[in-house]
This record gives sequence, structure tokens and C-alpha cells, in this order.
Amino acid sequence: MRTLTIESKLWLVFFPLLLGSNAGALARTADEAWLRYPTLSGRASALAHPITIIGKGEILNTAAGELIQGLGESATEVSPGAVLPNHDAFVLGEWQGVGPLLTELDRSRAPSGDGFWLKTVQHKGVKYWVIVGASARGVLYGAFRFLALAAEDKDVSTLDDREIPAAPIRWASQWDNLDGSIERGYGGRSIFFEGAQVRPDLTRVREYARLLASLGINACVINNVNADPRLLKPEAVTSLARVAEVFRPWGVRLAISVDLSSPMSVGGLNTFDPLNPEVAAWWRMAIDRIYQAIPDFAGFVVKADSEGRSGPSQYGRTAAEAANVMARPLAVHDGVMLYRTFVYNHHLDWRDAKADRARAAYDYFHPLDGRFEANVVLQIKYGPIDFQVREPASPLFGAMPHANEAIELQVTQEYTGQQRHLCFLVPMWKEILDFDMHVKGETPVKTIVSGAVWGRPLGGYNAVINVGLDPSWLGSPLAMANLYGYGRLAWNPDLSSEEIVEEWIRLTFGASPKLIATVSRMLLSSWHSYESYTGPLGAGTLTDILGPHYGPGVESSERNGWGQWHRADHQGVGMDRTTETGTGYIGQYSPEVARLYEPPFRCPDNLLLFMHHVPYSFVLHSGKTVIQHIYDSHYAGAEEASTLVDEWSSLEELIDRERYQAVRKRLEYQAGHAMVWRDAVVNWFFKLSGIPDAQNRVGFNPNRIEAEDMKLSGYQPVEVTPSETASGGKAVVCRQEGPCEAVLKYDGKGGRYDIKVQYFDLNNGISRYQLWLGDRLIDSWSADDRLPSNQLNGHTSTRHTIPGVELKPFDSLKIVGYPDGGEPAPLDYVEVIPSAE
Ligand code: GCW
Repeated sequence: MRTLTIESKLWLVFFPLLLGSNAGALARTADEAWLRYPTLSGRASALAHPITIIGKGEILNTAAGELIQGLGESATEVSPGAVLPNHDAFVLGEWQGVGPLLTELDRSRAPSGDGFWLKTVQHKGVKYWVIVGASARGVLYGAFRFLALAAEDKDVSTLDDREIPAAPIRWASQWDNLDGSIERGYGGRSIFFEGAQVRPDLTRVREYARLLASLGINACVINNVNADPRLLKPEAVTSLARVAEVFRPWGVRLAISVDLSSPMSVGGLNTFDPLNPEVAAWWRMAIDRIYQAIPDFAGFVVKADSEGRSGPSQYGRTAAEAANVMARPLAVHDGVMLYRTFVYNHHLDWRDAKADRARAAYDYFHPLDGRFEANVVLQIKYGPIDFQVREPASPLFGAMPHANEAIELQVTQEYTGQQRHLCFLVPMWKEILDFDMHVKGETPVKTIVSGAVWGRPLGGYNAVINVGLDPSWLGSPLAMANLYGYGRLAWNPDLSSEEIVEEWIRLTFGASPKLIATVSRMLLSSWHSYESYTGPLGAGTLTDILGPHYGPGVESSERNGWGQWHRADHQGVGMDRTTETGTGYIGQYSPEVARLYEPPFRCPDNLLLFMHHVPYSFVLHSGKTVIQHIYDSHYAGAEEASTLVDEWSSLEELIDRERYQAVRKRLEYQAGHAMVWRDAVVNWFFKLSGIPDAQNRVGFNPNRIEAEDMKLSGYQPVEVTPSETASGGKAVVCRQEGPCEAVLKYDGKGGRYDIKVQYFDLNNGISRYQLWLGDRLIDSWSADDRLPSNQLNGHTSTRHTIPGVELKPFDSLKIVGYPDGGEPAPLDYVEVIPSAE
């Protein structure tokens, strides 16, 4: 038994050392997101208590360190040991140590798994704030929970909060490549890799582990599922061990994605057939080598037979055979094998009305039920296609009673605005998690993935997160609500979206009621708005699926092998997935669920086009026709998006300058880009259907002057592809050296106007623009964003607003464009709109 008492100042000095060599300095390089303890309320800082740790260990030290950091001067002493102090104190420790010392604690409520119990106890005349976990990890989660409660201004003078996480698998996945790039990452370069190496400085990795731990996330996959086999080379294992060491004090276990062909590409064998004994021996050797360096290694994720990755089908073997060959040696070390069910043929025949990518996962995996080892977990994307803005829950969730399942979610907003658009995804995830699959009485997806329905030992959650070196992690402060929300749901899927939002706002921005009300509204409405101006009625996001999955590109889904078809023609739109006349997909659900979707008149409006091909004149439950709904929702959604700027502006006094400005800039951009989406989609459907908008908006833009109709000098008109991504299908470009000019004579009434200039911001140059009113320069700006294309299209179309310009009849407005690099200062149109005030 050893009792050590350290004065606070000394403790703060030695704290990094005590946490081990990788703890690094306390200095932060990135946003602390929801862990900004300076916002802790007066109530918490009034708690003046020493900290006693019962037991020893790195993770327990981390828990104490967090308390000290959160409570500041009030946490004055740390005494690791095995005795209770004779004064008021925080008492931290695992149940096996704390339980026997505190007989006041009801044994039947001992935490289990990664769970904890926060409990105030009166013991021999003194008061303890007990933070007890079933494991050290649970203690750490309890400490974070306590600090969150205090920071949310909850009463922490009396505690009785026992929480057990919903599922054992609560993982984060990064799609980082060894060269430092990140597949579908929108927050800068990798925090893990650069130049084919693990980064020398892992400060950001430590900070990330802290964020993950605060949510109860217990493992992190650090490389792309399109896996680089080099990570399995002997020399790579040493650098992986460095990452694991940085993770360890936070209870985060390291995991990696592996490529199934590694026995050949790394091991030098002439096969990777999973049934070949040499292949099995090679996996065992490779896995044992990892565990020698990283004893708490979490396991593998595998993407096989998918989008060109190698897989067991090359040897006529099954996914179960492939998964098991790795799972067996992993099991020896308590490791798990997450096998992704995102397996489909991306060379489907689009002419075949029965072909259907949505069927693939079920068709392939369902017959394999019962054939996977006990430590294999099937990782199932929430919907049957691919992280779209609206999909039904994957039927596979209900189809594998003898397998462990994990749901795969996507925090990185690949198909939902890439963090440039506000799209808070928790309400969508909750719809999926709460969706009743009706496979054994009431069986919402969340109870299936937790393992509860079929008594499975493993199961849970894995989300693609893709933070990067950007100080705000995901590229935008508001996008962090998705990371927070993911972690909270993986811990407790019964939390409501409203509860999650409120917690996050309090922890991130503070407790002002106006702030909470406004930001809650913004977040909670954002998914619906985004869906409305991109792809309503379950049609998918209608984005450019062959390009960066960002701006509109409706046609790109059609007539190719990728199977993201919406099958729009002159008469109608949607995929017929019925059992009656379609692909039969609906038949993959239980009869109760199938009855929800078929026939079309029963199907909910928001999934109609996912399940059915209907004429444009089909009348929805709302009473509108499909085509009018497409028009209306795009106008309404874009309108909603534009109100976000004003809502946010009303909070200027309540938020620090840096975050206020960063978010404002994004919301202004979003307001413009939502209109690009709106115009592209409504024009595309109008052209195809020939059915006019009952409200006469489509094709009529009374305040708009096309650049190609202005008086041009130097500028040349060009056709834009796809044509609906430019107003009138055309833009103007400056292909000459010097500046080009486009002039318009204002012929409206005198007054105050907002002038909106629509231009294209390509990523291969930084053009500059000036706006002149007569001979007066009234504004200038640069096209310096890094949008994901070097072409004029729906990804690059951008709006710049010059508010409150006084105009008189016949004023001349001139835009001067200075091209740069490959970017020809392109212009689409100008709108002159009366100012709101
Ligand atoms: O959504 C798609 C992405 C790919 C990704 C794939 C997958 C890592 O566009 O970039 O590849 O899904 O989930 O495997």
C-alpha cells in the first residue's frame, strides 16, 4: 500500500510526466470542442475536494488529470493508494477496489462492461464523490460524465448516475491514407500519417483520443478501409505501436483496416485464398506480431469484394471463410474482426430492371448466417445503398440472428454537404436506430446491434469520422455536433436528438437560453432542409456520384454500373423495388415492414422514390403531386437554408469572434449553394417532365441577369456541363491575360439592393473580381475557396453578396474579372434584389 500526496502546484508541474511519455504538453493545438472546461459553472468550481485514486494505472491517472483540469484549483491533491481519506474527496477507482471499501454502495448496482456509477456517499462523517467503473475505462468515462454534468450546470452536489453503455463496440474509423490524404475527409490532412510514415508529432492524436474518450468511444481504426497493405509490414508495426501508446491512457484501443490480399502483397505468398493453410499461418504470424507490440490491439476492419478491392470471391470462397481466417488468431488475443457488408457489384447492368444494388448486402450475407466466428462482427451501413441523405434501414439488420452486427454511420458528411452545409445527422441516425425491423416482436435496429435481440456477445457502432489537422477537426465548428452526437448515441441510443443538441450547445458555446434555443433550432431543422433542396422523396442525394459527391449532378446516377439509379424518364421517377413488379428488395424485410412500403399508396412520402417508380402526377399523402413536391421542397429547403445566416447573426454577442466568423462564412456560402442545388434539380426535372411549376418559379428568375446577356469585353460565353448547373446553361469566362469586363445597365426602380454575383470558384487558381458602380469601386473579392473541382459545375458555383447598394435607374454595374492559373474568372449571373431592411 502506498499513499502519495502531491500539492496542487507540483501536481500540475508533474502531471504530464505521470501520464507517461506520450502525454505531451497540456498546450492545445486544436479546438477543444465540447471539452472547454473554462465554461464550468461556479457551482462546480465551488467543489473543493482532493482526489483519491483507489488502485493504480494509466487510465485512472488520466481520469484524475481530467478532473484537475476541469475543476482547476479546487482539485488539490491526488493520492493513489488503497485507503479512503478522512476528509471530503473525490474517490476514483474500479469496482473491485472501491466496492469492498464502501459498503454503503449497493452491490446490485455495481457497474458492468465499460459502465460507471457516479455516487455521493456519506462515510464515517465525510462525503465522497465516488466515480467507480467496472473497469478503469469506466472510471475515465465517469470522470468525463461528471465534468459534463458540471459544465452543463447540473447540480452535482448529490450524485446517483449509473450508466452502462448500450453496446461493447463503440468505434471511430478514419479513412486516412499513408500519404497523409484522407478519403472523404473535409478537415485537412491526416493527424496520423504523412509521407508514408506515422507522423513524428502525435499531439493531435492525443487530443483526438481525449475527445473520443470523453464520449466513451473505445477503439479507433486509423487507416482507410481501402487499405494500404504496407501497414502490416514488420517495420510498420513499430510505428503503429507509437499510436497505440498515445491512445492507451484514454482507453482507446488501436485498430487498423487490412487488405485481404496482404498474404501475397506483404507476405510474398502466391495466394491469399483464405482456406489455404499457408495463408492462415501467415495471418496468425502477422497478428501475433501486432500483439507483441500492441497487447491491447482492438482488431481489424475489412472491406473485401467491394469497389475493386480484392476478396474471397476470387477463390470462390465466402465472406465467412475470409473473416474467420483472421478472426481465429485475433480471438486468441481478445481482438475482433469487423467485416463490412458493403459488398456489391459496381458493374451492374442498368438496362436490367431487376438489377438492384440495394439488394446486394442481404443477398450475399444472409445465406452465411451462423458461419462466422464468435468474434466476427458484421459492419452494416445504415442503409442499403451508401450513406445517402435518406435511406430505409438496411434489411440485413433483421436477417442475421446468428451473427454479431454493428451499424456503420458516417460523421464525415460525404453525401450531406461535406461540412460546408449544416446537416446535423443525429435525427437521421435516430430514425434508423429506432426503426422496428419486426423480426422478433418489437426489434428496433438499436436493440439488434446491441446484441440484445439475439443474445449476441458483441455488437455496436462504428462511424467514419475523418477528422484532420484543421484546428476545428472537421473543417467547421458546427459539424462537430455530429461527432458528439455519434458518440452519445453509441453510448445511449435512447437519448433524444433534442437532449443531445442541448448538451452539445451548453458544452460548446455556453448556457445562454437564446443561444440554446437558436442553435438547437438550426441544428434540428438542418437535415430536413438539406434533404429538401438536394434529394427529397427518397430519390438519393442527386449529387454527382461519379465526381466528388458534393454538388448537384442528377444525371450522373443514371445509365452506369454503380446502381444508384433513380430511373427518371419523361413520365416518372423512382426505383421499383416492389415484390410485385420490381426488384423484390422490399421482400428482404419482415412481412410487417414490407407492408409499410408496398404498395405505393402505403409507402411514406419520404421513401416513395426509393421503393417505387411512379408517374410525376402521382399524388402523395401530402396531397401534392410528385413533381410539384420536387419543385416546392427545393424552393422551401433553399429558403430555409438562407435563414440560417440571420439566425446565427443574432448570436454574434454570445459567441467568440473566431467561431462566430468561421460559422457565418460557411452559412453564407451554404445559402448560395443551396440555390445552386435548387435551380439545378428543378430545372433538370422540368426539362425531363415538361410539367410546369404550379407556382411559376421554375425557369423564371425576374431579378436575374445572365452574364452572357451583359455587355462583355474580353469575356466569352461557354456552355456548362451539366447544363442545369449554370443559369441558362451558360457562363462567361476570361481566357485572356488581362482583366475582362461584364457590364449591365440597371433598369429598375431606385432604392437599396443586395447584389448577388454568381461565379465559379475552381480549385486551380484564385481569380479576383471587382464590382464597380459607375466609376466607383464598391466591392472586390477573390475566388479562393478549395471546392472539389477544377471545372464550371455544381460543385464550384458560388455566390457573393454585396448588401445594401443604393441604385438609381440606368446606373451601370460592371464586374471586372482577373483570371488566375487555370481559373478564368468565370461568371454565371447577377441578381439585384431589394434589401430586406
Ligand atoms: O461511400 C463510398 C465512398 C468511398 C468509400 C466507400 C466505402 C472508402 O464514396 O470513398 O471508400 O463508400 O464505404 O467503402
